[in-house]
Amino acid sequence: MRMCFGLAKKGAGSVAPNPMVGCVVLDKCGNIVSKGYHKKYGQSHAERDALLKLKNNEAEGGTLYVNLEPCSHYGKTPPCVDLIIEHKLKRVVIGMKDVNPEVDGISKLKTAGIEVDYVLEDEARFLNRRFIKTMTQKLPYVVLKTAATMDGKIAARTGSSKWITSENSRALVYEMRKEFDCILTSSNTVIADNPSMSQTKWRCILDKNLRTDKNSKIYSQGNIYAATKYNTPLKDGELDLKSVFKTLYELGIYSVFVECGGTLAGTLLKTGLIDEIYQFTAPKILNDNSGLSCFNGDNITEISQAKILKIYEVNYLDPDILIKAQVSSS
Ligand code: AOF
Ligand code: ZN
Repeated sequence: MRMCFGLAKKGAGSVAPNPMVGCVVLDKCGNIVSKGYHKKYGQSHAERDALLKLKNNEAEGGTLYVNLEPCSHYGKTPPCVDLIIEHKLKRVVIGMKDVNPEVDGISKLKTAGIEVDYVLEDEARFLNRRFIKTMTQKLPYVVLKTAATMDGKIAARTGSSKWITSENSRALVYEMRKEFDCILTSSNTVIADNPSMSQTKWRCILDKNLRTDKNSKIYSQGNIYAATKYNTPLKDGELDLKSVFKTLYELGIYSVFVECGGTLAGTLLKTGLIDEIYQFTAPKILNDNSGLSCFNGDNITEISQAKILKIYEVNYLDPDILIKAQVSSS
C-alpha cells in the first residue's frame, strides 16, 4: 500500500479535483507483475493503467492493491471494477472507501466473489484530504500561511514587517504557491505590499469596498476574482467568506493558499474555513504587546477555547522553522 501511495503522489498537481491513486498488482505467488497510477485528470484510473500493461492472465488468482476503492461508475473512464473482475483477481486490498457517492465498487467486487480488505486507512485518507474535502463539501481545500516572530507577531505596531523570515523561507513560499489553484488575499495586503502573487492560475482579493487600485501588480497577472459587496452576500456587515469559497469552487478552483494579515486570518479560523496552516516562525522576539498578531479574530477568555491543531510536519529551514498543521473540524 505504501508503494501505491508513492505511485499516487506522482499525479500530484495534475489530477485535481480527482484523487491521487496508485495501484500495484501481484500474481498468485505474490510477485509484483504490474504497477500504475492516475497520471492526469480525465485519463485512465490507476487500476486501468496497471491492468492494461499485463500481457496474459498474469493477475489471475492474484491480489490488487489500490489506495482508493475501485470505481463502479461510467465517468470520463469506464468502471475499474469490471476490469478487475475480467482479470480474475482473487483479492483486492484498498486504502479507503471512495467518498464519491457514485462509486459502489466494494459491493460489486464482493458480489463477484473477490475478497476485499483494508489497510493503512488513515494514511490513505490523509493523502487524499483535498479530494475528500472538495468531493464532500463542494468547497476548495484552504491552507493559510503565516510568517511570525516567536511571540506570534507579523509586524511591529507601526506596520513594519520586512522581513520577519529569511530569504530562503520566502523563496520556499513562492514554490508552495504552485501547489494551489488560487492565492487569496485581502485589500489591506494589496494596498500595503502591492504583491504580484503570480505563481497560481487564479488570484482572489477580498475587497468589499473596492479600495484597491486597479494598477496594483496583482491585477496584471491573469485570472482574478475580486469579491466585493456588489457580487457577494454580506454577513454581519462583512463579506460572507463561505459564499466567496463557494464561488471559487464554481470557478474550478479546488485549492486556495491564503496570505493575509491577522484580521482576515483570525476571521477565517473562527469561521472554520481553514483546513491547514503553514506557519513559518523566525528566531526573533518582538516583545511588544502592541505588535500585530498573526491571528486576531476573536475575544477568548479561556485557554480551553483555543483552536486545536494537529501538526503533521516540522521543517528546520535554518534559521526559521516551518510547521504544517491540520485544523481540527470541531
Ligand atoms: C481517478 N483516478 O485512479 C481513481 C478514481 O471521471 P472519472 O471517470 O475519471 O472518475 C472520477 C472518479 O473516479 C473520482 O471522483 C473517484 O471517485 C473515482 N476513482 N478517480 O481520477 C483513479 N481510482
Ligand atoms: Zn476507476
